[in-house]
Amino acid sequence: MDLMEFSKEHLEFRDEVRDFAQNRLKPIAEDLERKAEFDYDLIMEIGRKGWFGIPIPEKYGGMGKDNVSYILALEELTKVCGATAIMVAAHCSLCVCPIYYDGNEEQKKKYLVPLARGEKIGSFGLSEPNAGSDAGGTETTAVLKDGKWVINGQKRWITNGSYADVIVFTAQTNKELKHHGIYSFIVEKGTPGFSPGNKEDKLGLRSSNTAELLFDECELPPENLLGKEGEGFKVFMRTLDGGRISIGMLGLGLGEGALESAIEFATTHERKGKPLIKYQWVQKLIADTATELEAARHLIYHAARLKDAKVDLNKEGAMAKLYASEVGTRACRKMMDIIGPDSINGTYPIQRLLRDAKLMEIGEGTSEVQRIVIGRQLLGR
Ligand code: COS
Repeated sequence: MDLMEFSKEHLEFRDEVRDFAQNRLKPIAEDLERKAEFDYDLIMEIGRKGWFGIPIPEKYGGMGKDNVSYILALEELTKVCGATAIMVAAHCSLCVCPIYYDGNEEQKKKYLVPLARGEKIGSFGLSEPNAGSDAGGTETTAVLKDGKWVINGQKRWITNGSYADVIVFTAQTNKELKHHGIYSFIVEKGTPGFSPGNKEDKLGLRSSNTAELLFDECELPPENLLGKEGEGFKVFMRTLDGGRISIGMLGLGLGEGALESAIEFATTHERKGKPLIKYQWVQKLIADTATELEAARHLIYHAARLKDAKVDLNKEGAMAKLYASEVGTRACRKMMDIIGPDSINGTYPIQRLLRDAKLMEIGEGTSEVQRIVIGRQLLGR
């Protein structure tokens, strides 16, 4: 019995997304993976449903729902296609949210409304070749010249990078000030001096797009500054606190997909004339995995409720992401043991889910980064 306090509205919305995920996404998920190409039309179809701006107020183009609804939607999408879910998560948690929370009214009208309505794709440029876990080591520079910010540098590992219309990103204005010199900006596709670079050929989430962003004497007007001067690092760290809930959910959803696959396999296959589900080792693997997934689910929905309550969730977001991403990978590995050879030849989606799940332990802060964040909250610096 689920007493997690989902309202009727939550459950109706979850069922709407589940219907799309099971009937529209599931039949094409393997094909998307094999082609390893971003399906622009499919993504824009999701955008038109309003799911790019689920937790954003209607006056800014969103659905006006809460973060719990947003996470419920990601759960349904992820169970069948992690690559599609990561696109929605990066767009909403990492681009839509910082503009909503830190943008001014003009920026909300200009960028947030079309992003939340699903007319434009968004992206988040933090990572660089020499600044991944050490986000404060940003080497992209922003220099104020004749009233314009001139940006030079390179971002790497950027989800939606090749397709994004609107990108929020960080740049260092004065290295001596360390993270206080980092400002955050908004750049639009087509701005002279800005272009997407190479696309990554990834282990998992293969039909999602991950690319470099290149800045070469790119000029931005002062109104493209996001948040206050010197606050860019904090804008991005706060954004990641929320984003980590969605990445945790992706890890969990992939693990749930693996569990569903293994249960289906075990109920329809026999060994030595005995149904697989009658074997104790199978029951134990399924029981342990389901228990870990349930624990992860509680951490994630707790963090989403904290976000709805607008309270600090630095520690809880990191805990949810750390635990759920590791549980997700573990669930896929254990469920492969039940399915056996059919788990590695593509008959069942589980090898795709495993490859996707591993990425959740790395993106938006590795497991070690989450442990640093949690440790600092509990023990001080
Ligand atoms: N919310 C708001 N402010 C925050 C914050 C948060 N979650 N985390 C840190 N800050 C503030 C601190 O309060 C501090 O401000 P003051 O100097 O005014 O006191 C400032 O930011 C610097 O904080 P800190 O010294 O902790 O920064 P570090 O360089 O030590 O950062 C970690 C440490 C590892 C936590 C950070 O670099 C990080 O999260 N790295 C991972 C980034 C990541 O997830 N990358 C993946 C790619 S993005 S898809």
